[in-house]
Amino acid sequence: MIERTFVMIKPDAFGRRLCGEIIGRYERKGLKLVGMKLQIVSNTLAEQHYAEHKGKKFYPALVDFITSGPTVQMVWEGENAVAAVRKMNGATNSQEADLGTIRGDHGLTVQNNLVHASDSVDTATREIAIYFRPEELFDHVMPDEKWMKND
Ligand code: IDP
Ligand code: MG
Repeated sequence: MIERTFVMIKPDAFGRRLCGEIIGRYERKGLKLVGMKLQIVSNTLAEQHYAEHKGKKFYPALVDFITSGPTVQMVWEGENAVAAVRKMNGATNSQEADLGTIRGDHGLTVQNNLVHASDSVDTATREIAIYFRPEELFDHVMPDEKWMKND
C-alpha cells in the first residue's frame, strides 16, 4: 500500500547539521519527498502535534525542546511508508535503538532523539494537516516509478 507519513527533523539534529544525513537516508531507501519546509515550531503547533502526551511528566520539556530551534517538516511517500520510516528512525530511546537506525547511530538520549515520524496512517493524516496545506504537497511522478510498480 502506498502511504504518506509525516517526518520532522528535530532541533537537536538540525543544530548538529545532520539534515543532509537524515534526508539522504530516506532518499536512498527509495521514499519520495512530497513536501518540505523549515520553521521554528510555535507553542500552539507543538501542543497540537503532541496532544497525546499532554499530562505526561516529559511533556513540558518536550514542548520546550521542540520549539527551541529550527526544524524541518517533511512528508515522505512510498510502499508502507509509515512503518518503513519508523523502522529507519529506531526505538524512541536512542540508547535502545539498534545500530543502523538514525537514533541508534546518532543519539544518546530519549528526548533528543533527532527525528519524529507518524506511528500510523491515521496519525500521519492528522499530523500532515497540522503542518501542511494540501497545495504544499506534490503529486509528481518520479522517473523511476514506472518500473518500481509491483502490482
Ligand atoms: P516516538 O517519537 O518514538 O513516537 P513518543 O512516545 O510518541 O515516541 O514520544 C514523543 C517524543 O517525546 C519522543 O520522540 C521523545 O522526544 C520524547 N519522549 C518520549 N518519552 C520520553 C521520556 O520518557 N522522557 C523524555 N522524553 C521522552
Ligand atoms: Mg509518537
